[in-house]
Amino acid sequence: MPKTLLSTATVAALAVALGGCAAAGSGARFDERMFDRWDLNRDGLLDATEFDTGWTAANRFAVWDRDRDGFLDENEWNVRARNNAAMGPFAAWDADRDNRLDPLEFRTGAYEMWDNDRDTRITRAEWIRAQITP
Ligand SMILES: [Ca+2]
Ligand SMILES: [Ca+2]
Ligand SMILES: [Ca+2]
Ligand SMILES: [Ca+2]
Repeated sequence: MPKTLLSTATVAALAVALGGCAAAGSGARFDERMFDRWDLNRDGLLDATEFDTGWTAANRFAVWDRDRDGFLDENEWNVRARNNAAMGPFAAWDADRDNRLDPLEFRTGAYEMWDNDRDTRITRAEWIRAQITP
């Protein structure tokens, strides 16, 4: 089998393993471009500093915080996360148990959730796994 076909088959198998062909379509390619932008030193890993930089630039907290009070309550969380198994339960992110997420809890929760093997670095495979919405 030619090399190109082999790699295509490998990618397709990976997509199936990660949760289905439909979810791994154009959205997955977009997400990988974002990984490349966040990976400032191009070593194929996102360390905590790179993640912080990318996360801050993406400004996700502001998008999620619909009433702009500086916190995410469970309703705001559910709007975005309820149908996304990769996000896990609200309570798992609320480190100080005050029933709201501040920006640091939101950032730390994402980093820990996406760093599947807890080695404090996010690989491309971990990134893809976290980005795919079931
Ligand atoms: Ca890096
Ligand atoms: Ca809010
Ligand atoms: Ca909290
Ligand atoms: Ca990792």
